[in-house]
Amino acid sequence: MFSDVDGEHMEAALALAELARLIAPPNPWVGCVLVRDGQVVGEGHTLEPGSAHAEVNALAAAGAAARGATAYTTLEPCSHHGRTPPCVDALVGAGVSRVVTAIFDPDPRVSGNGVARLRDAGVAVEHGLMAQEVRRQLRPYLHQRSTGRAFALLKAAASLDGRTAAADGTSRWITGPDARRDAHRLRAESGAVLVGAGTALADRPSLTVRHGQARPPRPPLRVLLDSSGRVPASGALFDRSLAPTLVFTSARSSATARHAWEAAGAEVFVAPERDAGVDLAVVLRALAERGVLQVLVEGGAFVHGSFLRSGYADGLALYVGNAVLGASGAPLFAGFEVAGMDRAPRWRVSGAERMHDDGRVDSEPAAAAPPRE
Ligand code: AOF
Ligand code: ZN
Repeated sequence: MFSDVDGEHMEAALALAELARLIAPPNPWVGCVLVRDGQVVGEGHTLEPGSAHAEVNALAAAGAAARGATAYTTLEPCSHHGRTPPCVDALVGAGVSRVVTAIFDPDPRVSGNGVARLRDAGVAVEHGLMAQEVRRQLRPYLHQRSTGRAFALLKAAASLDGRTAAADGTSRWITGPDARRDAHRLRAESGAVLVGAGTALADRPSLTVRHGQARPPRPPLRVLLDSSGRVPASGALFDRSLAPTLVFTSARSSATARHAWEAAGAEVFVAPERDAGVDLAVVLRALAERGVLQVLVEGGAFVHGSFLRSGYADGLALYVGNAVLGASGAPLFAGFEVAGMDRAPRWRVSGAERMHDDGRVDSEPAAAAPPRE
């Protein structure tokens, strides 16, 4: 059904979509290529929310040349009136005769209707080209729309022997500048960056995007998990001029702590408790409701451990530094025991990259274990 030429054009659409990864959320980053008589006549990708979608941008570039063309789109074109009119109407109106798509849009307003409406209008639609690649590219969007929870990407840095600090507690710097820049790219690609109270107290992090090329149009939301109200409402994390801050706490924190956070301009969310912390399902749903597709969970070890234990860890980006920190070094994940090999959660490595003397290993849960409700 699909030719090599089809594959090349879809690959180009995928590359265009990638250009929109930082600007499109909470919308999906989509690419579209229009081809007539073997010539590319228009290209487009998604712009900021509220602006034209990929297909409309490609049609604008093609003008009259779109008539009789084939459109390659990474995501099924939308069929609904959202902030912008339906892309299917624009494609039909411009006289596009064939549409090649990779995956359906899980958004309930679309979800197969886009393809159906194109076919009803007499457009030839071929579906499923490079579906696996696009599913990987759009994983946070697909996860958030289908589960109603933000995609939790755990980020950690460890020594070669899996330690996050030496015996004396020192941890700067486990990895070099290239890996640290890469970690800021992960922040830029995330709608929110999350830490626990322990890390907030020990590191006084600002959780902003500072290094590297990637800059999102809006800084990621800073998220603090502090069920007992230990973190004072001061320092960079509560500097409103840097980025907004959202604190998840529980009934255990004092009214004084909550008022102080609010007075500093943070949003405070009192969530139910679970496993001696706040209920992560509630956290991830609240983030999704605020338009967050991916939350970068930066730690520390107990927060990472609780995401793993509860089944809400959706991905892991592990930076591996070149030091060896020894048996008394701090472990990567805490509050997390495994009785035997047969009980070990299994993850699969989905990617790896070398960065100077360090590396990043990407993993995902091997079997999609259902989260423990
Ligand atoms: C497309 N092409 O490039 C994108 C689509 O509020 P709106 O009008 O911008 O619609 C947003 C929804 O449109 C979003 O939730 C998703 O279902 C779809 N995104 N569709 O045809 C695109 N970004
Ligand atoms: Zn659209």
